[in-house]
Amino acid sequence: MRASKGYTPDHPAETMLSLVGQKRAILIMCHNNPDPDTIASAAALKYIFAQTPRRKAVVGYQGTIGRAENRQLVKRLKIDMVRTTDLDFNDFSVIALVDSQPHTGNNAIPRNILPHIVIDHHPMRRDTAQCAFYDIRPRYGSSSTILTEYLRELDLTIDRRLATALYYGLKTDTNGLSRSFMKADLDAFNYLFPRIAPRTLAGIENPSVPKSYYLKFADAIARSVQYGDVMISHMGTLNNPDVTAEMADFLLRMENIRWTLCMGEYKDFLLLSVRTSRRGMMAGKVTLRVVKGLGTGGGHEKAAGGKIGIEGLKPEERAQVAQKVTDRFLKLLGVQDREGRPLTATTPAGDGGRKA
Ligand SMILES: [Mn+2]
Repeated sequence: MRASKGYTPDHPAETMLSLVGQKRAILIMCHNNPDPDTIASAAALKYIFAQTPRRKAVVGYQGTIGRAENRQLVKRLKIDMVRTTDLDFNDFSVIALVDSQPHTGNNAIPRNILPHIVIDHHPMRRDTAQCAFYDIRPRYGSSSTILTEYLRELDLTIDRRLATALYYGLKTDTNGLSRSFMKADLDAFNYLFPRIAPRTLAGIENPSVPKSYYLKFADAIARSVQYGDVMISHMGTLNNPDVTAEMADFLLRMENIRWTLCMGEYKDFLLLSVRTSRRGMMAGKVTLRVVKGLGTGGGHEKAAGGKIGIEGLKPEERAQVAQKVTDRFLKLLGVQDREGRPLTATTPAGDGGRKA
């Protein structure tokens, strides 16, 4: 076993269940500002634990369920989620963490508590090896894929709600199979698809959004600056922590753009989302180096995120932090000498592939 490569035990679902034994009070933690993959994985794990009578499993999260799609997911599929502010970690005999790992800055488990169970598809972190059970598969496109395998290993029926949640978690984490995925993800996709509730899924994927959603997009486009094949947008103050990820995906579809960085201030943090269409586990590594000494971050081959605490900083100091992030990002990608060109500039179009 090499730590950075991840690790999967034999018969993982059985192994996990034998570790839990007859323990009854289980907390399943999502990552902060939960996305569909962490929500669906937690719901699947809860369903697995619920097979034992009189056992109580609770799904916990911290932050905001921001995107309209994610709120629909929780509502339409009736997934019960509890804010960590309403929970006492000491009330639980087992703590499980899904789609995140200990000490990543991306979940609400206190630093002095190590979860017993960790199931994730981000690169393996050193502290994860201290946990009683861990199943880390960095090459997988989603944690929902891992949980689908657990359900199949245990031969449990997946009802329409859970199938729809897992399908949506897998679909969004792989950006509709346009980001990193492997055969296991395709297998899960094919297994889940005939079991989903199509109309419910359509309702989740096409929610009504307020006018402010479009205005934020317009503003983010107006603030976007292109440096060669890199597009950066500082979106200012955010009222939803997920919008940087959404914008980073949106801008990455532009011709000649290979990297995007979107950031914005949400509460006491500068949030970052990084995307690339290039292969080779780079987005996570680049993001780690961008936030080094400033905050926390990490991620996958093609998608990553980070956050930097900016509490108490004056506006000009916040601007300096954002500038530092921008400078580091451009330098890491070797385009620091490119002159920034606003996306909305109307003079003859620059070409990402050639010298400006
Ligand atoms: Mn995930």
